[in-house]
Amino acid sequence: ADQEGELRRALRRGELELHYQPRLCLESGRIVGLEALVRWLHPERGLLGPDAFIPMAEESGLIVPLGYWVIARALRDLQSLHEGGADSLHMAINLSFRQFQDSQLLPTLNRLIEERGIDPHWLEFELTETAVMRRSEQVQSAMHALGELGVRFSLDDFGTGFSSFVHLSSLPITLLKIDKSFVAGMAVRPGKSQLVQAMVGLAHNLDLDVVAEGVETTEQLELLRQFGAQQVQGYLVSQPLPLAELLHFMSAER
Ligand code: G
Ligand code: G
Ligand code: MN
Ligand code: NA
Repeated sequence: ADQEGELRRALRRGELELHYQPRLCLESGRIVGLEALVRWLHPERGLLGPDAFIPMAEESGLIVPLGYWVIARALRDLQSLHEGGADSLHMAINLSFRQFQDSQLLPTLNRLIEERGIDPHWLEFELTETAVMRRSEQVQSAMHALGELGVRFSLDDFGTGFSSFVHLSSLPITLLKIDKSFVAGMAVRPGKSQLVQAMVGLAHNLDLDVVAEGVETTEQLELLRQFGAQQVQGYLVSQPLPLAELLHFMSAER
């Protein structure tokens, strides 16, 4: 089938959804942020994860309008969470390289931030190592302009790409997200946990906070705490949840 046309229609018909995965702060024991993760509620194939359509969206350029839909929805939901009393939650949104090449990114973000009355410092954009390492002038200047607004950036899937630390330190990145593939082996193989410990140390030397992804067990959480990671995300805390379920989860938290 023509998947591109199908996704284009899905966007128009409102078949996309965002699920939100909570992030736990290890020091306070509180939920301090959310990561927005897109899903496609396909009329025939059911709920599809991003791996089923994001690569195609990136290749076709559809990631640009899709990405604007994601940002608009995430800001709308963040506004309602803040108004509902969860007023110190951060929102992390994944951004593809292609979205940075679009000249409307800055003006659109500015407009949405204004419309929703959200202080930009509650916003974080997650970029992959591969996107950051392209060293594009456009990406750098957009990052710096957004950084001036107060928006933060994190490096997603850290450890799976090839970051040059010289390059990293020239970008306004404040957070490293350790990829779940590293967390997965931690309590099983000592070598893996030493690797994670070294990654946390490296992040701290670069003055970056650490979020560990894919945390599924209390053993992993305790090791990460010992190593000094600031936040964890993973099934141990919660799966990504639709907004209604997230609200329920957050009210049980308090
Ligand atoms: O939801 P899931 O855990 O399967 O997410 C897999 C990956 O899909 C995420 O790590 C992220 O890189 C990507 N992804 C999820 N939502 C978005 C989105 O809104 N935009 C972009 N560009 N990537 C996303
Ligand atoms: O942005 P990124 O591709 O890293 O998104 C995280 C992905 O990992 C999402 O697809 C999410 O559904 C998934 N995920 C989140 N928590 C866990 C977890 O604890 N274990 C595993 N295996 N996957 C997770
Ligand atoms: Mn991510
Ligand atoms: Na990731």
